[in-house]
Amino acid sequence: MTLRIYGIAASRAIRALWMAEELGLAYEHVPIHYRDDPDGPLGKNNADFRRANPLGRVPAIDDDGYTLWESMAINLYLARKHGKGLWPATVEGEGLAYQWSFFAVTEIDPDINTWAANAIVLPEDKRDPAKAQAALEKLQRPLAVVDAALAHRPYLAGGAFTVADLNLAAALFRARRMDHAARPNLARWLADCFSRPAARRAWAMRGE
Ligand SMILES: N[C@@H](CCC(=O)N[C@@H](CS)C(=O)NCC(=O)O)C(=O)O
Repeated sequence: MTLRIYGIAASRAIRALWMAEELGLAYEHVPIHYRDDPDGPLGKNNADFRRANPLGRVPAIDDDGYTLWESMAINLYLARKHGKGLWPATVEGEGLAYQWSFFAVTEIDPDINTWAANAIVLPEDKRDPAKAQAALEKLQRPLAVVDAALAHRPYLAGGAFTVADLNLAAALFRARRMDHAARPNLARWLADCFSRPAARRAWAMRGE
């Protein structure tokens, strides 16, 4: 076994787990919990994990001694290294993979996390509906852009599913609980991405 993926599935580590499943890689999953006892065996002070990510955030990987962190970077690396169709065939396609990956972490992650926490994840008495609403409103602009990008092509970098789709769809996992009546292309693409066998296997790891 050469690839180790750190981070519980119920975290952004799901992104790397989904990628490893798509690529059919043999990997070891080390379910570091980012909130439990930091000094426990699988806590974020685990020495092997800290060597892989001194920042102490999941996911991180150790690929036969080569360590990397940041979920999007990990997936771009794995897709580029192992190919199998997930790495775009053209340099323009590669540019789109970078674009949608940066877009996922800058334009989607912060607001979708705020929305999900206050609309779904937190116990009801801890939710702040005003925060959920404000985040949902901010998401309308980037979500409309994704919908328009998918109006004339099935996937973000062209005709086939690539790391661009995996990275953005993984960030939009919670968006499946939103009303997309005004965004049919986005709804179709989300359903398509999450019906992939590798996506199902990955999300089964967190019971979703
Ligand atoms: N931009 C990073 C974010 C990583 C991140 O914030 N991970 C969370 C779990 S989803 C974490 O490890 N939090 C614990 C901490 O911040 O100490 C990525 O995409 O990998």
